Amino acid sequence: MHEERRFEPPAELAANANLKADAYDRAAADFEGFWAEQAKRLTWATEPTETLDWSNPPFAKWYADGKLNAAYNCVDRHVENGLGDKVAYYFEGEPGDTREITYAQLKDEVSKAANALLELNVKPGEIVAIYMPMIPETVVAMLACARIGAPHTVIFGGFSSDALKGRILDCDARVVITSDGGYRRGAPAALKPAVDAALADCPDVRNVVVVKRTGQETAMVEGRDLWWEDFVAKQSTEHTPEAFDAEHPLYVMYTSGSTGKPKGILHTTGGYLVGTSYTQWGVFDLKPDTDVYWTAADIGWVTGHSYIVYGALANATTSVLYEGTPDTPHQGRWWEIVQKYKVSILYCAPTAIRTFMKWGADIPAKFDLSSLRVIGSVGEPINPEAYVWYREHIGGNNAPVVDTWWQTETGMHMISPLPGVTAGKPGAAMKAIPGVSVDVVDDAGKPVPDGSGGYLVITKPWPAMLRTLWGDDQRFVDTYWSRWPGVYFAGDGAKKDEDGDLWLLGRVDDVMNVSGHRLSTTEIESALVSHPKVAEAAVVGASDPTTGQAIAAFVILRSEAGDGGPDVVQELRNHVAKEIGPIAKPRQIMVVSELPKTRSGKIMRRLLRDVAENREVGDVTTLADSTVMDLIKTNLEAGK
Ligand code: 6R9
Repeated sequence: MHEERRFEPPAELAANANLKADAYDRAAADFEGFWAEQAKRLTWATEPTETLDWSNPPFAKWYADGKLNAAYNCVDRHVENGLGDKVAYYFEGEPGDTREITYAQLKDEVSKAANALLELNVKPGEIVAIYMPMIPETVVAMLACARIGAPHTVIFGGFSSDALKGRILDCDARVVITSDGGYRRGAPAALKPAVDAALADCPDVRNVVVVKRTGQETAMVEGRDLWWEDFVAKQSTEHTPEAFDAEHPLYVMYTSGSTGKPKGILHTTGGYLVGTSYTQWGVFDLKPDTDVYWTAADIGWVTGHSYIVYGALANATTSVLYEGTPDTPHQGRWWEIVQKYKVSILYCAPTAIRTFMKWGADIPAKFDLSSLRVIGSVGEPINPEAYVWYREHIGGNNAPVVDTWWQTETGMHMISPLPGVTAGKPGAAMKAIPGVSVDVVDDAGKPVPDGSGGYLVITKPWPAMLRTLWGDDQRFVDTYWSRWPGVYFAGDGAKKDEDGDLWLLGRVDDVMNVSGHRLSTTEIESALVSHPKVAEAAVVGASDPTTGQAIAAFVILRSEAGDGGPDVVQELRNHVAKEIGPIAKPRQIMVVSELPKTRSGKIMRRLLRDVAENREVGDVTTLADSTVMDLIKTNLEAGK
């Protein structure tokens, strides 16, 4: 963390930057005034007269007496302002099919889908589940929900039917929007069968709308399932959006918690749109008239919600939407897309950057990437080597790297350099953006001095903050607001360097971050234990040069399973993939006879991580049985 390299903003970018250094002072001098100013980015049916209501912390209300429609703000008003022919999305399908969707077309499509949902009797406040690949209809479906005041919950297409079922039941969704499948690594991958399997246990779901993407053979349930191409296509393009309260729920997104059950993060309308549009404009220095913007992430991740859909559209951005993987059909696919559409702002995860590093700099070198002027990173700490590589080989040694720290819960960027202001420091997320206040505190909640580490906290409310956990206010309070009075506990470790700049150190709880996906150890342990051969399981995130963290699992087999048979490891890996999704498949599974536990029965994952990372095992004095680690090591040696 003694990083000497500094990268000053390019002079021209600095001179014309949307956010300049004075924004920090303005926000600090008049916090509410600053956020009242940002609310003017939106078109309100009723202008808010109040900014923040923090009278009942931690339950915040932002712009509470304002009314607006999110879809109107993302689409209709741009058409009314003469931008109907402007491209909202350049869609690039994995097999190479392309579509350009203008704001006028988007308005028609969203209106039709809204009318379709109304025909299915979807009411304001009723949640609609969306389980889709990365195609324009996913955005249309989300906006159609927003338009009629029905919050959506988008479930990542990589998740299993069990995950889908759990979420549908938790938020009581009655309508599901899905597709026959999507393209993944050169082949159609089905989605609809997972919906059918999930719905076997969700009797309250009355309808499923199915987009035809791959054309693969798809079973349809009579009376329940409807093809988008018939049912949505026949609807009218006329739909008048109704204004909802600023605090009307916009969506619920499920994310892993440190206990097994996923948390349903609730975002509401006004503050979320203000926060995402402000940050997309400021942190990326977005110039909507000239930039082509690409968030290369899944819509099923909060990054997609905030910066492919809501923030991007509220700013009338032209975005790229890419369906597939970075190496289909070749490892230069992303760079071909950047060149083709002259992408000027790119936003992706360090795990992708590290993969590109592994593939070699000669691949991007074959393409013209000179259009790129700001490049962003999100999802996990970006290590200095990856930062420097990204800047040099993708950003042409010119485009500033913005390393954005934020969470599903925060809804918007919170800590980041500003491309026109900050002298970037490889590996550091630097400091809170204007309007946001964070600190690093010790166990007692006291701010640590420069040069020390501790826990990251957010010390003031912010417009895009989660409002609660769906159906569980108490867990919301307990998880985020109970550790120290009055501050939000993010669950991340952080350090202030000698200059007071922030470095993020990863999760302090038992949540792993695999390729930017958050997975809880408990969730995977539960999946392992659900296999008949497994008695006990402990899962840790071991650092991995490519995926950030990789899943290492230790299992104790049931005695009746004997040694489990020759294929037990493969069998268990597949089982986890089936239960949770391929992303959760452990890199390694080690069969052991004991697990290290404290006296209160908590597994000491720290020690297992030492084993998984081939390190000297650390302090074992708090173990109930301190010989266990020796036993595990002997076990593993014997098994080699
Ligand atoms: C947006 C998103 C949130 C967790 C967060 C932290 C990690 C995200 C980061 C970062 C270091 C960054 N994280 N961005 N760590 N530097 N720039 O990723 O949301 O999926 O909810 O994950 O990801 O640990 O707490 P989400």
